[in-house]
Amino acid sequence: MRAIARTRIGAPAVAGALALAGAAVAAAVLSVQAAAAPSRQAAPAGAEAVARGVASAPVTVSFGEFFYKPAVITVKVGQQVIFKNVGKIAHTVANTSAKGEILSTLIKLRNLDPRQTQAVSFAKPGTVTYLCTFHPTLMKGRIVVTR
Ligand SMILES: [Cu+2]
Repeated sequence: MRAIARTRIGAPAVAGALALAGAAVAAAVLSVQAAAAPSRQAAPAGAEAVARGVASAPVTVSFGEFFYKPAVITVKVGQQVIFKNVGKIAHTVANTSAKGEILSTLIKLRNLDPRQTQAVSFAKPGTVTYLCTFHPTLMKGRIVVTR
């Protein structure tokens, strides 16, 4: 199953990329160092390096009871996504497989109290699905990562 998904990472149709969320994208992240080698711009921290080199501004996804807004966004590889808790109670963000199983590989599971933020960026194109582990049926979102 993983092998099938990996082969689809490079597929041009982003719409069909739902299936490659999760394990395949996680595998892509593991190989980011190797993939970035030719550019010589590699810096210690991936997100910071990208912030320096890429013009795209961060995208903020606000969340609260019981929503992510916007629930679907499109960003470029390396562009930062900032999750911000604008609600009154703690929530989380964790990426899932296409079937909704919690992976927490690309978006690490972390308790986010009101006003706290979590910044993430993605090394490879694909679709990343995520949810709040406290309210998995109520709070779901999706990030489409393009080149
Ligand atoms: Cu929640």
